[in-house]
Parts: sequence; structure tokens; C-alpha cells
Amino acid sequence: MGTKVNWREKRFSTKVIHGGQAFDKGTGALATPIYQTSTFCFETVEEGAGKFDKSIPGFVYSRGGNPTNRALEEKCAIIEGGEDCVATASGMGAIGSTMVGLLRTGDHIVTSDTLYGGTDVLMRTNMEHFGIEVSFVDMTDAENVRKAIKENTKVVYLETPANPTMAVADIKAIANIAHEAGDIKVVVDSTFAPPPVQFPLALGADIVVHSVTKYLNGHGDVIGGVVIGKSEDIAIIRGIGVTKLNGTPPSPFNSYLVLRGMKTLDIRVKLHCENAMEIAKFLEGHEYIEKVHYPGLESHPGHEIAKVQMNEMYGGMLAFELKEDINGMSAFEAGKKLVNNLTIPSIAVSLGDPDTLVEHPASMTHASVPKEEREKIGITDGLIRLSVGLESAEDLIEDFENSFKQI
Ligand code: LCS
Repeated sequence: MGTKVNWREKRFSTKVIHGGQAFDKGTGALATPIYQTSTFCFETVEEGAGKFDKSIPGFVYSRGGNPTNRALEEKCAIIEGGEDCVATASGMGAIGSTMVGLLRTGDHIVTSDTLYGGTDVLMRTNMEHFGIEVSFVDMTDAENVRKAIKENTKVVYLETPANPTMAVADIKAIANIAHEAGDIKVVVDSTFAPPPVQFPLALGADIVVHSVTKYLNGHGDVIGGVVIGKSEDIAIIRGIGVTKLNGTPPSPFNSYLVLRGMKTLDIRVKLHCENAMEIAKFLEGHEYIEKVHYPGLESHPGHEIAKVQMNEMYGGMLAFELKEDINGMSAFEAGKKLVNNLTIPSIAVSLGDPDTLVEHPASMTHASVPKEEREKIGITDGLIRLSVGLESAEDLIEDFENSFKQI
């Protein structure tokens, strides 16, 4: 049965259900059990020694490995097309563990000027504490990466689409530039474009990270992360980052929930994309709207790259700005009124949930980015970010129409 099938050879909707999840050998349980245990027992000292030196496969202690977490890791490696994966307690745990695994004092990172606020703080402040140099570039032009690479560059780190401006970077072009320049790892945070929208490893990236909190779990009830790539890189990130320095494995219960959520990843993500496209088009056509940032719109500067790189699906995230001087109000004041009058979306950070979520990056997710930097990259006070959920797109559009009328 399932154990003999190479799920990697199957189509996406099949691998996302079966990958990493053969039925439980001990009991026959179809759903992967929650192995809620800290430690694992050995029949003999010899067996313990063998599991420690890895000559006998198996588990020793749940910080270093756990069967429920392992099922999640195997599933994620299979769906992203990577050799291996390590799961973490959060997306930041995945990013931080990757950085401490791959970098040493004196190394240099080239990263994007537009990142999730937490990652921006990690790059802008925390990396410096370890003596790691960071250059920030506009990654919408891959040539900026070439110009920023130095002799000590070890990592190129980017998000695409970027949180929250939806700026699109060309993964293939950036990976080619980095790999031509030397032994540089290209790390892509693909949280905004989960599979089956975007597959960074197939485009030449070395490592892909996800905040599993978002689309992979997809139900808004877990914080988690994953790092996927070549076995040798994942072994270092697991050993140094996740197991030792950070100590950030997920709880088996959370991995169980993510495995459960991922069974419907394919159909959920496609519906997020369809709904987002409808809402993006509606907003773009509204008289009060100045700009809609959605890679699926022809007006988006990264649309042509996104068409290929995002498999014509474009994701469930968008951002928009209202016009200045609507009924004498600034774009920010009018935007606040619009959001406060919506009845279906919840005002909350996070994304990728079945529920539509709306937030104000300048005062919430990106409040930690210095105002001057924020404005340079387009995180204006008037920018509103929408994580389009799985409700009826018609209901969401009606809700926006009603709310616009109340401005
Ligand atoms: N990467 C991206 C692109 C993110 O958007 C986030 C969180 C993270 C990494 C970190 O993941 P976490 O540790 O939270 O699992 N983004 C958030 C956001 O936009 N609103 O709330 C959290």
C-alpha cells in the first residue's frame, strides 16, 4: 500500500494528501497520531547508542526529532520538491534557525528592502549582534543583487511577493546571479505564495521557508514554520539552528493540526487565489481607489514575472490605497473608515486563514520598520493589506460596496 508509492512522482493534489503520511505502523491508524512524548525508550543500551550515532534509525528526544513532526517534514519536502525539511515552532524560528545555521561572524547577507516586519528587525538589528553584515536592495530589479554581492556574501534572502507591498522578485534571475558569483545560498520566504502557486526550489533557490502559520496550516489556529532544501543544508539548520541554538521544534500537536490542514491545501489555495483576483479587480475599478497591489493585475509592475513564477495563480494577498481627499479626508482617514465599516473581514494581522483579514501595515505588522524606510518602499500610511479568505467573493464585494458608501 501507501508505503511503497513514491509520492514525489504524483501530481500535486495527490502528493499533498499522501506525502509523508503512510498509515501508522504500530496501530494501523490512518490519521498520523500525535506522538506527544518528550523522550523515546530503548530496549538496550546498545540500541540507545545506535540511535544516538544514527546507525539505527529512529527517535531519541523530541527536540531533535519526533514522528508527528517528521511526517510534516516529509510532506513539506515532497510538496516543495526538496530533499529534506525541518519543522519549527514558528516562521521566525524557521528564518532565525536558517540564518544561524548558514552564517558565521564576518559573513554578509544581501536581502530585500521589503520584508515582513519581524524579518526586517532580524536583518536590520539582530544579525549585526552576531557580526553579520546586511545589505538591503530593491529586489524587483535582479541586477541590484549583482551589484550588492561581495566576497563575503553567503546568503541572498528574499520574500516574493513581499509583505505587505506585494513587490515581486524574479527568483530564477536572482538565483542565477547569486550562483554565478559564488557559493551563495538563495533563501526564499514563499509564505505569500504557497504551493501550488510557486515552487522556489524548481526556480533555482537553494532553500525555501514558510510561516506554516499561514496557508500551509490554513485554519488560523497554529504558529509554525518549515525550512526545505538539500539534505546537507537542512542537517546544519536542524542541528545548529533548530535543535541547539534556538531549540525551536514544533509541538507534535501543532504538527498534527498542520498535517490535517494541509490535506486541503490544493483546493484552499486555488480558492484563495480566485477570490483575491475577483476582489482585486473590483477594488481596481472603484472610484475611491488610487492603487491596488496584486500580481494578478496587469497594472502590477511584476505581473509578467508573476505570470510564469506564480503559475498564473497569484496568491490570496493584496494591498490597496484609497485616493487622497475623498470627502475632504486623507487616504488614511478614508481607509480607516472603510475598514471600520466592513462586516465580514476581521481586523487582525496574520494571513492565509479561511476568514478574510484586514490590517494596517504602518501601525501593525510593519510598525517596527523605520518610517523613512517604510515610505521609501511604499508602505505608506494609507496602505491597507487584505488576506482574502474563503468566504463568497460576492459577499465580500457587497461588504466593500456598502462600506465605501459609508465613507
Ligand atoms: N514570513 C512572512 C512572509 C510572514 O508574513 C511572517 C509573519 C513570518 C515570516 C513569520 O512567521 P511566524 O513566526 O509569525 O509564523 N507574518 C505576519 C503578518 O503579516 N501578520 O502577522 C504575522
